[in-house]
Amino acid sequence: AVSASIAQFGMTPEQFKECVVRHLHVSLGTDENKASKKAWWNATCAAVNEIVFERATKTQKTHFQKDTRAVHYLSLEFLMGRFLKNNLTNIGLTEVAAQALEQLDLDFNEICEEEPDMALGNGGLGRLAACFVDSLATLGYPAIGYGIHYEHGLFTQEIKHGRQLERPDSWREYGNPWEICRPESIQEIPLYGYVETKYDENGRIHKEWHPGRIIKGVPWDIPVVGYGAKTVNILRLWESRASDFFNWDVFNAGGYLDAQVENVQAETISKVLYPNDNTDAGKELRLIQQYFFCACSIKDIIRRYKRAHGDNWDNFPAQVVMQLNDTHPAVAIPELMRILVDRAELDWDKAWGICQKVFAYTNHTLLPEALEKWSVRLFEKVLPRHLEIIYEINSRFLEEVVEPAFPDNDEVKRKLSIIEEGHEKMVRMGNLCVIGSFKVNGVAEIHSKLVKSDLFPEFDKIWPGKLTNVTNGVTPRRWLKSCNPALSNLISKHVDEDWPVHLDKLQKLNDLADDKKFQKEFMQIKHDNKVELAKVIKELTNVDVDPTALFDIQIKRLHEYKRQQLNLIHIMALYRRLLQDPDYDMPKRVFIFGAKAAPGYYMAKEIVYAINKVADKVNNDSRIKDKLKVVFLPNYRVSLAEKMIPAADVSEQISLAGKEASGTGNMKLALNGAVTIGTLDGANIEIAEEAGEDNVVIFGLTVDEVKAKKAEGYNPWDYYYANEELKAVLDWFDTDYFTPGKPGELAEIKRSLLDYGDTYMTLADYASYSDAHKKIDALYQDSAKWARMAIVNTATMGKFNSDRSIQDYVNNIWKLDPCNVE
Ligand code: DL6
Repeated sequence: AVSASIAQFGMTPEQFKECVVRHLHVSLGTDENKASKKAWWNATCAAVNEIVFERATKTQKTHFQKDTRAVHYLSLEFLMGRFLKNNLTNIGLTEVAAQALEQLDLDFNEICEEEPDMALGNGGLGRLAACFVDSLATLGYPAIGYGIHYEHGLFTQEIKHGRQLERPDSWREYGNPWEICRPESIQEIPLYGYVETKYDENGRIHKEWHPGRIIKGVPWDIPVVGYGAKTVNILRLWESRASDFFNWDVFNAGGYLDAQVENVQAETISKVLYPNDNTDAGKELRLIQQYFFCACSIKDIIRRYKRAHGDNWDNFPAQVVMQLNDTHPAVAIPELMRILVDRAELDWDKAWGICQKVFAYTNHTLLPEALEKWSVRLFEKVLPRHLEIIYEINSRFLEEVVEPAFPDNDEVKRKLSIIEEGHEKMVRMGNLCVIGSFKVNGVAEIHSKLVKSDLFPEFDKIWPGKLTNVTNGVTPRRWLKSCNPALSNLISKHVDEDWPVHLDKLQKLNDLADDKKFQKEFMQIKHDNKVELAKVIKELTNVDVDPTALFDIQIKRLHEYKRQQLNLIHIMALYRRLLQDPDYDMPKRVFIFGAKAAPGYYMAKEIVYAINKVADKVNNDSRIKDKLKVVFLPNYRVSLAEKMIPAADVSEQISLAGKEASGTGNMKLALNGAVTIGTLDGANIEIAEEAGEDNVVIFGLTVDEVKAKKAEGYNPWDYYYANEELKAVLDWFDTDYFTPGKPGELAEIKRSLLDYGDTYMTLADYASYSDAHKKIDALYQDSAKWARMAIVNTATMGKFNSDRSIQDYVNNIWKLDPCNVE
């Protein structure tokens, strides 16, 4: 079915070329002689959009006519990356477009490089949302993604003298061909103000919120093209603007400049993405962002529902499911209650019954600093009516649900309450999500187990079966077919053509894992990808790396729990071994990092600096004869990941067990034939199960061992004194060896690992990590064995197709039917 539908867009390169040139003339207002590369890119996008927007309109029309149940994916982040190659892949016109551009004397890849990444997310959670919307469209499910149309996405990272500098990201400064503004669907959103209590003639209480401000939400629609392009769903992102009404009021009173200030304040809401990953910002603007996009989205959902169902709310839960991507959209729960109770005048129980059938919540982390809480004071100021509703939800929950389940147990009540008592009262968004949702899922088996046993055990007792698991996945269209065309072509020679939608079919490659010819072809592609990455490395860092060396890659946000510092310490140990014994037996190695640190995260930025300083020293030390290279690639983002992942031999997945909820980079790397060195954490465990223990290298403490060690009193100094090499490496941080003339510039890292207690037990796992790397060295030196491992990794990653994740959500949570779009 997929190839049949791709065939329907059967265009010749000549036709595509004509279309591009036509757009160059009529849409871009230029011609072949003057056009910049950017103009060619824009014209190519316009040509693709002729197909995409047509299909999007058809899809929307079909969903409306068939009155389909749909999932609404509410997410503060969508880390989409670039669209051109992806959309061409999904409509099956990559080759056609490449040939068309060639006929115009243009290089397809160079034109694709013109596209800025749409980086409206921080990391895992935002990229997961992007993979999920791709899979939803591919599987033909009615779905809409809702988020914020940030003017500035995740900051651009520069590295200057080894340190991270942040620059604003202006991804759409000169427009974006993939989006359409929909002024006809603008929403008005209230904020601040006060609540008036009124009584009607029957003595019934009515609450009326008198907002202090109204903000306008302007929707921008971005088509999401499924593979085969039968279904094109929509990602709807809200931009904030000052409400006309308020503007004109001030303006008429003669306050033109004041009106402009209001404009600026209103537009601030969608100005910039908070650059924090796994930390709670706790700022007023962030709460407003959350409410703004939830309120816009719910109004939009209700508007659409009413077109088919009028004011009858009975069918609402049958038509609508809203997935809360983390606690960020939790305020959607009291917002829907407010609309049902205050505006639609449903009684509380009926409204609550609807709410509890509509929301489902995904938890992405157990880190306490990432579990969102808002001060009651702030909540009351920004959303006074919502705070009242939360109190009401809470008191009913404690009385009607907790009391019968845990009679007279104040401790449990304190723990499960949405309101945390203390010197400052807080609203716990996690508890609100669990109470207001019909399902709660973690994102990998072990993580979901820990959500049940450690984070929400009492909730699990109250509502057995509500807490469940959906292991994450990644879209193989972007993360194999499009980013690694050579490997994809090789796969297509041996596996049915539809493997990008039936990734389990890669299993067939297992039969070829020992086939010498296949091994050679597979490893030649890996080598070619490494040659390409070496060029990128040279361009970005001016460091020469040898593509025959082992490429060891760690790409993810910089966070102490992800333990880039463990990788660094081991690199320093290798360097020391080479200095002590120039014949030290190891394959040539290149360690490659890509990571952004949150701008306010001091230790993460120190680690970035330390990696760069160690890299400077190691890369320029002739004594080690290029056996070791270290590079930190600036501005890690989706489009850079697409170049790094196909070139990886080894994938570093080295978080402290119990801390990485799932990981998705681990899946992308293994799918592209990298061997994982990892702890038994998150989805690493399931990757090891799928690939087999012989094809991954596991090290370190298990979750239970971490707990036991913490309980007995973990002391990092024990490891420091017990391991001569570890001690020597840590002591290096006190010297000026890597920072000439500036002794101790890197000392904070040593302090964090010893004086501040080594929260993420880096030292406890060091010896085991070092042994694991020795194992990798030995395996890599046996090229047939290594090729076998790499092939088996690609062959066995079928489970981690995000289509499988989506199908799990559909079967266990959303209960959707696919909708055929003719
Ligand atoms: O579920 C997606 C992804 C997981 O794979 C990672 O393990 C987890 O750390 C990540 N969490 C976040 C939280 N951030 N914010 N903002 O991205 O979710």
